[in-house]
Amino acid sequence: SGSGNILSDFQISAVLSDSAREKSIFIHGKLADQEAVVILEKTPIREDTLGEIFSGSRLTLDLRNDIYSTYRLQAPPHINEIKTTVVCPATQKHINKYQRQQSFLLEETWGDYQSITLPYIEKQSFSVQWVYNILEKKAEAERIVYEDPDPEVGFVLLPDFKWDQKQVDDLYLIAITHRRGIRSLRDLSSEHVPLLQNLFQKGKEAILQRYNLSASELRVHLHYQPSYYHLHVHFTKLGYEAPGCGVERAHLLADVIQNLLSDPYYYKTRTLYFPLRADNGLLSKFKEAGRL
Ligand code: M7G
Repeated sequence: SGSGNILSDFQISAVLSDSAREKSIFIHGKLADQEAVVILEKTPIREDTLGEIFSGSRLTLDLRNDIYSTYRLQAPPHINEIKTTVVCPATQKHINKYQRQQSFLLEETWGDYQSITLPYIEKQSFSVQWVYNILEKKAEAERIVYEDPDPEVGFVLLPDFKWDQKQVDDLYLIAITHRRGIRSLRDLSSEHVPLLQNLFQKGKEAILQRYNLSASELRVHLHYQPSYYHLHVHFTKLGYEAPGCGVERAHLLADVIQNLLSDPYYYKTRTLYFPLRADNGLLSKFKEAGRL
């Protein structure tokens, strides 16, 4: 099947979602008899390729009217690449994750967390094996941007797989704590402030060094609910609206630290709000409990 192209045998079963604005499409199908999700995504146009685009392309006129003209430009193949992500074998949960769905905002008290959310995530959440592979250098070791190996306050900072690292406009890194067992925001107390401050400070320094982006150009945040229940922090370029990073899920790390400093048990007393998609199992649990 053609020069190592595993996708030439991809059997499409359904388009899960697509977006003209994000120029992406999420497809469910089969790869060598295994369930798979394939994500195709056009990447931003890089300033440093403009020279090649203007000089090395074929240009076909579509229309001309007064001072306006439109063309189709055939860029050189190496500029015209499509970023592709493959999840294989994909579980039903992966397929649901990428399926377009209506969302509902939930209101979770600490009591709801203990009686509904925690039991659910303890048996239902996505495997974090990929996280352990990163921490143990079994995967993506060459992509690590910065590491503090300390077992208590240390972390690994590396490009999120949403980012192809071709331009900083859509910069997206994740910092994963070496410490295991911190599932989410709900597990945090003032005990974790040194870890969070260390990760915040050193993460920002590493990004300044490597990408020349200052703290004022970054959105540093956690998601609640996350998809993966091992503590991690998102570092994205301010102004880049990464898919799946809506305001309702994002908690700025700076706020999280302040909240824990003013109340050690802030995240064990507050009601937290988050959106869940219609097919999410946790949403059904909230419904069953009469909380939606
Ligand atoms: P999240 O808030 O738990 O879930 O963030 P979300 O995906 O619903 O936002 C997890 C982050 O880890 C996301 O930004 C993912 O793109 C990223 N991610 C997930 N996986 C499986 C990998 C991986 O294998 N490698 C890397 N580098 N990033 C990943």
